[in-house]
Amino acid sequence: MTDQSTYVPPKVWTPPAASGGTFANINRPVAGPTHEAGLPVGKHPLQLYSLGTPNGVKVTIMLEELIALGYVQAEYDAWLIRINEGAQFSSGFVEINPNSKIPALVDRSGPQPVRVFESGSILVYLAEKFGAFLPKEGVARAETMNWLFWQMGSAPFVGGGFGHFYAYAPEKLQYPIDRYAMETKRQLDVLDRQLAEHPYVAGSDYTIADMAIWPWYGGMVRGELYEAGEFLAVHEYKHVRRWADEIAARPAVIRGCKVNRVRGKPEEQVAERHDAADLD
Ligand SMILES: N[C@@H](CCC(=O)N[C@@H](CS)C(=O)NCC(=O)O)C(=O)O
Repeated sequence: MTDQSTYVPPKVWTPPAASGGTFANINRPVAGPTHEAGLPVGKHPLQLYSLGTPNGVKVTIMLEELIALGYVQAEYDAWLIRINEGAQFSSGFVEINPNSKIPALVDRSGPQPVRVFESGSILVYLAEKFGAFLPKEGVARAETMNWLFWQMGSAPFVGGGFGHFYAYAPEKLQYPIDRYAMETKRQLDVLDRQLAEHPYVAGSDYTIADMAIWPWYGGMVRGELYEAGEFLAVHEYKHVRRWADEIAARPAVIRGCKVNRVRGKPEEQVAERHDAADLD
């Protein structure tokens, strides 16, 4: 250990005036809206409110895959929610996701709007609505759900743990970086062993489990997250890399990754999507 903490927790925690670090300005210890503002509604039955982060692109990949399969009812409006400006705390957004996190979806195709939040819940909702990318029964369905929930439970150790302390925290602290690098590498090894034996994460077919896992773990092995490829020696996970590269080449994945993206190369950014042509 190279860092020695001198922090002694008080009896009762109070929020710091400024904790520093990326995203510190949007952290609050309470839920609920900070301001009144409604959400825009476009012409399609599916309205997505999101941002092109790993959690956000899970859903745009799924929608673009559905459209590529010919499901015209999966056409959608994707509105940009700038989380660094606090748009997730508007009254309109909190109504559709009380947890104030992107992505959130509203399905307006029925008699009353259905709100869907949590990316895993959105993937299952869409898979069941259109009957695609989620096997209907048996081992294949159980495996898809196993790996989907594995992602939902595991990725916070990568994003909120490793990524936060390695890339975003105001100072580099060895203890949390060691702890979360250990866990991130363990998770990559879990995936590598699975993908050594199967073409896709849940078995022989491409499913919502791949769509959920790829933006995080595919991004890690392709060196796109936190610039941590060398640090984590991601070249060790060659089966994850094989799978990640195959998925990255899918046309619907390429399209989905552009939606609500506001960083990177200008030609890969489509801040809002209201028509298929917006991505052409
Ligand atoms: N478990 C959630 C996580 C969503 C999440 O953490 N979203 C982040 C962006 S990737 C967010 O909206 N952060 C805003 C905030 O923390 O205020 C999901 O999978 O939908």
